[in-house]
Amino acid sequence: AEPLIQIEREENIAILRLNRPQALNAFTADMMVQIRETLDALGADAGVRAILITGEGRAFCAGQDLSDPFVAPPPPGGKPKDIGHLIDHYYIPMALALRHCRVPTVCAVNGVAAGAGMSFAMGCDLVFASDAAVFVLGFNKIGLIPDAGATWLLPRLVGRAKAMEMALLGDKLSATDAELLGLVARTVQADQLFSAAKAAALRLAALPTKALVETRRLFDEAQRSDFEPALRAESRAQSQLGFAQDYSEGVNAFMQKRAPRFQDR
Ligand code: T3D
Repeated sequence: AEPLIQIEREENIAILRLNRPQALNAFTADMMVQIRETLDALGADAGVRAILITGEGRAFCAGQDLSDPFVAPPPPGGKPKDIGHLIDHYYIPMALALRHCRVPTVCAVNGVAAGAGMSFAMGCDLVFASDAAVFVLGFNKIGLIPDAGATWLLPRLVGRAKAMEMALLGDKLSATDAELLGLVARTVQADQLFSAAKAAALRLAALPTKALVETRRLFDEAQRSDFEPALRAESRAQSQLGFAQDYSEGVNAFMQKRAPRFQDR
């Protein structure tokens, strides 16, 4: 059988490809376990300094595989499935592995991103979308709430009005509109998406990993704090980073007019 995800290594980045193109890369439970384990393993691998995530085929990810026996509705009179179990044991660990990944993540949204597939894309650090990509939550059509982090991520990215429109009416959003709303960092012509996202991942790989990951953590933490606690959190992080090797290396390289070689993790 084809692997559910594919991993390639190129220089010091890893490329994680969702690989169920016949089902628009919809998530199965096994696939989510593999994604989580892979993100953890790549994050712990000193040779990997950024991860590029994309989808094989015409879609990025259609969200939960609705034909998976795990979630498929029971026959008449059968016992309903506990979706909470699926979320607790598969979606949440995967979303946390992504958000807490020890290296920066870049998402190349190559086609439709639906349901939890959209949540997964939004959870990445840098999101580039093909101009042919489409974003749709879709949960409203199957009687569920947006999950896999969407209730937290979407209003923060696009504001409440647009988040409510997308969640309640469930219309498809074009990549161009997604960029205007701030849902993605940049829209790229379809045939240039992969090379643009890869170039960004390689740039991140050359930067001080620890500071980049701390930036993500502080941005998230600041969402739920006041101004002064955010200032203090910056100070604590900066103090730690100031003792780290990458800071000396960055400053020395600047003064010596040479390229820095960052190593901290
Ligand atoms: O229990 C739970 O569900 C809890 C978990 C929640 C997390 C979630 O993600 S819930 C949301 C699940 N996702 C959706 O509701 C999206 C369903 N898919 C669509 O709305 C559309 O397929 C798309 C908008 C994504 C793409 O539309 P389009 O017209 O480009 O493609 P299509 O023709 O609809 O789909 C192509 C094939 O992929 C088709 O199979 P076929 O007919 O060629 O054999 C279709 O059934 C299959 N496919 C698409 N999405 C899914 C899927 N198969 C299984 N699961 C899917 N989510």
